[in-house]
Amino acid sequence: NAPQTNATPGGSQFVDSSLSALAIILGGGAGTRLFPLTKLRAKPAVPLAGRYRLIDVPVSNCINSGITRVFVLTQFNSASLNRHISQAYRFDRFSNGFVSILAAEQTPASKDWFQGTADAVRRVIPHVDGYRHDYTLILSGDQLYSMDYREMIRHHEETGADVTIGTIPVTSDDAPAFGILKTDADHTITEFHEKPSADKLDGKESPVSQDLEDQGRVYLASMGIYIFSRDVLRDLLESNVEHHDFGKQIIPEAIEGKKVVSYPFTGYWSDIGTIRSFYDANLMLAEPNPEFDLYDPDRPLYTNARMLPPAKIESSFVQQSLIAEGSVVVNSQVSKSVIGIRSFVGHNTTIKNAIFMGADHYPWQKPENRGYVEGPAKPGIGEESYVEGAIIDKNVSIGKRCIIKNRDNIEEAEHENFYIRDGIVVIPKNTQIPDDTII
Ligand code: ADQ
Ligand code: ADP
Repeated sequence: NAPQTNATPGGSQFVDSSLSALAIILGGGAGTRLFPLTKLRAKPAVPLAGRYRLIDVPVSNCINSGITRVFVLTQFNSASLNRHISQAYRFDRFSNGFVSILAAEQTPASKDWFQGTADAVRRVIPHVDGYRHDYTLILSGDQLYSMDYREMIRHHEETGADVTIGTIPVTSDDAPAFGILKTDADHTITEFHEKPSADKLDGKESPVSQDLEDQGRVYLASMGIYIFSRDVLRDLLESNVEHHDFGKQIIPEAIEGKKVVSYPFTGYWSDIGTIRSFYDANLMLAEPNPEFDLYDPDRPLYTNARMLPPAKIESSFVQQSLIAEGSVVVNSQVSKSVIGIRSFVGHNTTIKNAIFMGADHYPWQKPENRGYVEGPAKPGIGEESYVEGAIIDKNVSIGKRCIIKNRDNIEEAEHENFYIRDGIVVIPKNTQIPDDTII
């Protein structure tokens, strides 16, 4: 069963990935780690950097790598994810490209949700199998990075791998959050431990450069990015039907009988599946020289192109911030923040180290809705309010003279109209925060 490959023999620089590979993006289970951003939407639809959504990262990496057949697996199908995918990713009819959402569905054989990552893939194989491919690329939906998967496919072919895992060096502090592995000199993985506890780490694991050693990044972590040769994936999933998770079961089992190889990745990579990491990654993007480059013309981040006017800033002080299109900032101070599409930031307001996701519509066009009157602006932020260290979801109205800054330094809390997660105040979509609220 030799794979029919479109790759140029001898490993030329570019592999023709358009027919040889297709991608399955694991869009998210219950979405608890990003709650309440996932309260009203599937995780892949969570807004990122003011105008994108999480799913745009892996989908753009696929398109930029010539992989245009993409399935997004999600436990929870939401209107915003459907609308986003169907508007953003329309391929022309002469290409065979598509981005297709597969939500957990009941079938005569199964009435359950996806039981885990491998179960999710196992249950969609019937939808995927009809498409020609040699390799199945399995990706996570909650990571920020830019990767040319063709390089990874080439590595898979050159090493004669059955399974290839993208890997990155991490420190001993970070290691317990990841699958940690050891390789031999040819990149073949000899050991894999899913999320080992700190006391199970046994010092330096893999030979690394002096530079990485100086940074303490001596453990090799799985990025949760996998290439499976088509038949190998089917074999592994069919012969272990009780096993539902890649990291916990399928990968350790694959190492027993198959050739599983590490693909060392050297670029920027961050898991953005928790409130803290999501917050940090968004604010990082507003830095002068961020490690993830939104301005790279060769590897653009695609999204739904909206016909919105430019951002308008009136008499304001703006420092190190991203202000998305359709926004209006009037007589305010914005620093180290991300202001999403169609935001209205009213008079004498201060926003610091915060993410404003913006709005789905423009009711603040009417002056009476903008916070000149008592009651919250609709949506947007009213006069003389102060916001620091917060994530404000879409369509939120913040009234006049509010102070949102986690005044009592609380780590975790749940209230009627806000949450605190990892010390960050999160205000859910469509919430109204009345005048003079202090958080
Ligand atoms: P985690 O990210 O903790 O570790 P997991 O929770 O299995 O692994 O999630 C992987 C991806 O699949 C995430 O994008 C998640 O949202 C999605 N997902 C989870 N359950 C799903 C379901 N039922 N249906 C659809 N999608 C689902 C994994 C590996 C580690 C590796 C890290 C790197 O197991 O070995 O180190 O990724 O981040
Ligand atoms: P975006 O990608 O622009 O955030 P979404 O698909 O999430 O788009 O939602 C924006 C859409 O929401 C708008 O195109 C608009 O049709 C719709 N919408 C939601 N609420 C309203 C409202 N109150 N008035 C008008 N349009 C609304």
